[in-house]
Amino acid sequence: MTALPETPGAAPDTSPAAAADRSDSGHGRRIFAIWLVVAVVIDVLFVFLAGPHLPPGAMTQNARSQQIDFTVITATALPVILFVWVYFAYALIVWRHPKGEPLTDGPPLRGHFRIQASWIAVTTVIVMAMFVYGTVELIGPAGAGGGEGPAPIWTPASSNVLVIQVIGQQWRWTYRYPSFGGFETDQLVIPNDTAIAFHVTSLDVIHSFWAYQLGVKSDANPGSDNVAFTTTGSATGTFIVRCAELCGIWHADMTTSGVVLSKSAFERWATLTEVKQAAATALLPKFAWSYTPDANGADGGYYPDSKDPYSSVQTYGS
Ligand SMILES: [Cu+2]
Repeated sequence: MTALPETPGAAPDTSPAAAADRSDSGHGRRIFAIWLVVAVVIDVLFVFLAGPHLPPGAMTQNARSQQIDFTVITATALPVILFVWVYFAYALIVWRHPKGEPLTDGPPLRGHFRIQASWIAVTTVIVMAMFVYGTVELIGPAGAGGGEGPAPIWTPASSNVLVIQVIGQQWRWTYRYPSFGGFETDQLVIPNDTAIAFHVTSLDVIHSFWAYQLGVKSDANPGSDNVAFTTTGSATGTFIVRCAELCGIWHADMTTSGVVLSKSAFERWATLTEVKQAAATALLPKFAWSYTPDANGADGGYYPDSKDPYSSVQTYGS
């Protein structure tokens, strides 16, 4: 039996029912306990079952580094969304209106400063931590980023770096191998267990060289030499190459594949191609870090006048 408040409406309702409505701590503790179990189980399953299969795979050092970063960031974010889902599920089950009972208004909604402040503080700390972690990983040596840029922020530790030039043009990729006479081919072949420096440029508009499984993505801009490093692992196999910058009507068709071979198979392929391509290489301009595109047969063009080694389909502006 509770006494009536002296001034109705001003004093708080101290009835046992109202007190039970207000004491959320039992629910809070239960929700927290359920969430903790669900979050730990799902996080562990995610890291060990899904982690090794996350894109872009582990074909190169920086692809593997990106895979680890995706795993860490997702494992950090998962408990947050799981908390929201657990809360919704708990509310739907526990606070469901019992069937058959007359509809009554629930207790009034109240703010809770500590819960609101903790939610904002905790999620802010998590987001900022992911931001710092992601940035450090992106710019760190041999990290998720390839040190990309005309002036790379880091260079591979290996003193033996294979240079491959990537040339984008509407709408295909070609590659030049300066350490093998500078031949040009539309096949991207690279050796395993090797540090590689992709020097990416363009002959016309802006493209973006995206070798998916290598974890390499680098802008291909005319007149610019953009460098991206990667170090292949022991695995051999194919990878996808796409253009990741809208570069005209056949942009979507600028897709091809490359292959990682064993070092000896690569050496055989490169030396053989150097010989086979010798006649075509003689027609090419000297190897350079970027080229002046030949739009109208002007001097200094990528191909000498009337000596385009490709079909007329790929000649433009003439
Ligand atoms: Cu393109």
